[in-house]
Amino acid sequence: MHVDIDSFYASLEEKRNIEIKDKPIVVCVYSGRTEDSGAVSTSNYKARELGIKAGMPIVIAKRIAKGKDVIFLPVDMEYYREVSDRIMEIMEDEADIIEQVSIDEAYLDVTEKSGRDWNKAIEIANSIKEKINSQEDLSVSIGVSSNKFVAKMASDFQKPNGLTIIKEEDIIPFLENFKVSKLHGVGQKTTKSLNELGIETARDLSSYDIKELEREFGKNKAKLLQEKSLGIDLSPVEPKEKKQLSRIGTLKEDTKEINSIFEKIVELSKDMEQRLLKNNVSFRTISLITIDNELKTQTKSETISRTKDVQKVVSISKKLLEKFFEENSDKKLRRVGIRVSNLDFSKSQKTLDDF
Ligand code: DGT
Ligand code: CA
Repeated sequence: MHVDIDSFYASLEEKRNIEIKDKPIVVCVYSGRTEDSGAVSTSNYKARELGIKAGMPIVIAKRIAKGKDVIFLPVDMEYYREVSDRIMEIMEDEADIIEQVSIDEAYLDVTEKSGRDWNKAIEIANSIKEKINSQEDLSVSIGVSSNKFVAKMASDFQKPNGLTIIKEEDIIPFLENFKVSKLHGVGQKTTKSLNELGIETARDLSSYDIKELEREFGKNKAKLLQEKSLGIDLSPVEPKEKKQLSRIGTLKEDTKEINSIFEKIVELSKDMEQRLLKNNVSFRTISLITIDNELKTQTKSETISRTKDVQKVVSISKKLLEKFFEENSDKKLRRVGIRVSNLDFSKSQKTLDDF
């Protein structure tokens, strides 16, 4: 299964500010050099209809948006990561193995959970959609097939909120009319070379003489390309080690009272401790995440010698919190979080899934 959240950052921005819900939204990475230098990170479907797309310079996007009510916002990675972590946990519960490939995409192996039954696999996919929708108010697109490559092609096929099932016997008819540029993993340069050979579609590619392809691309790549055109992919779903573990919570009210914020940190650290113990994991870097009443996120970190002691998280977070208020004495906090990173799982490979 390949699961991909629909217009992820833009959807999250819509959810936390209903006033902008029905408008075109553009989420940007501002480089800071001039007011509008930087690039569009993503846009919602309304903004895409105007032609504003990921990767586009902000200046161009603003030119397109001129005279229209288009909302431009900066990225808020902490917030997106927090939601992403929760969604990955939802998927972990439904899969034998999960391979997270980006902040909003994962491959799930459900061979055992489905008992190799397609109907059961569809049930699992629907259950994932339903949970992400009810718990996070987000829609996802899912592709289900017998390998990763076709599952990825299938999840892209009907967006947003799609569910596309491609059984083995349907793989060739599903793929054959795709332009080669649309095959996952085939980039612009390869597309150009293929087009120069007269190869436009997956069908053309699948029937092209392999020796000729090898002359152009070398043995390995020629084989890979032809396999893609036929929907062959033997790569397994591989779990990735977690790089960090965090807990974030909302304060009872917006506050600058260090003691009540610290109480929350202690509460979060208890939850974190259980995970750390269960997985026998050590860490080196401790971070404090602060989200103020204007929803601005800041992260402060400190790296120490390797430890498993959660008390270190508590004491260093307190220090970082004091430092935060020294620098931001006028601010109140709405949410606070703690994070450990630089993890080492040396003796606990199997239980990683519990994160
Ligand atoms: P989708 O999946 O087509 O409905 O739309 P998105 O927005 O979820 O796009 P996707 O899955 O390709 O990427 C996930 C997030 O990654 C997206 O919300 C923002 C970020 N992202 C995607 N493309 C770019 C890019 O070119 N630059 C930057 N900075 N961020 C990007
Ligand atoms: Ca996405």
